[in-house]
Amino acid sequence: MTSQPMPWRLCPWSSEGESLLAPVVDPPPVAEFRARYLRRARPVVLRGLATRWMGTRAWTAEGLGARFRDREVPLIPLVDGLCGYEHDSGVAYERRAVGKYVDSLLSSPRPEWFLTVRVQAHLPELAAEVGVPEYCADARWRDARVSIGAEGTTTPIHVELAHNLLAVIRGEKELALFPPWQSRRLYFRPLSAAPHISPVDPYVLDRGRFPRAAGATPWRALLRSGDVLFLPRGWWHAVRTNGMTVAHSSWWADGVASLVPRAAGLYKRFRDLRT
Ligand SMILES: O=C(O)CCC(=O)C(=O)O
Repeated sequence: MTSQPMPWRLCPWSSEGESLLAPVVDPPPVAEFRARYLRRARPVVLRGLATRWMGTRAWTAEGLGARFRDREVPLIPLVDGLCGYEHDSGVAYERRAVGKYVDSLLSSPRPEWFLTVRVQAHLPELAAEVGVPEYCADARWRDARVSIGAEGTTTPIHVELAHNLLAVIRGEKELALFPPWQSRRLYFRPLSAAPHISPVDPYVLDRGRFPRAAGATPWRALLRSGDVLFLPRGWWHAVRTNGMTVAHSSWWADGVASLVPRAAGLYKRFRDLRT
């Protein structure tokens, strides 16, 4: 790891602390991946893995827009590029056809929505084209999302309870990653209705409300077309889309840990959370 090489757009306020670059490597054999990254829960950028593993050569925003022209899916409304989210109720999704959504991205420099949907529930035809990466081939629990987004689309700082392989198929994504032990700096609220979302804004820090966040120390990653980020469970992350981007998230959990995302799913249903 080295210190940051470029001006990063996300979490600029964290410059009071040090930021580190996630290592970038050629995808190693499974045993090495498990020993160096999975067991130690360390993020790593696996250069070019998406190109090898996924049969997604035809996945462009325009191509998916044409293929699923009339398919209605839930979209996340954006507020100045940031995914809109209410702490007590979750996301106020709006349903639109994929074709119309992609047309809107192509015709406007300011995207109004972000498409990030569960593959099995909304675009199940895509599941067979993705395949299963060998790093999680025998996992007991799996879930996946596909996303299409345009310039400046940004997720809030959030966390997941399963490991993720985030593949950028087209375009580019910048990430700020915070290790689990910095949860307190991100004002983790375990008893809130949406404990997996930090109230700290990824662009502008309200130092009055969140003074501890200024000392948070992110790891940084820039994912280019074909790259895959291994994001261990429990790492907080904000994601910024640079230009028109198609991406795929592949979550998995094993053993007792596979009960955790299942329990989280039940909790969300119980609280009627839309995430
Ligand atoms: O695709 C994105 O922009 C967000 C991905 C993400 O946050 C995730 O996979 O957890």
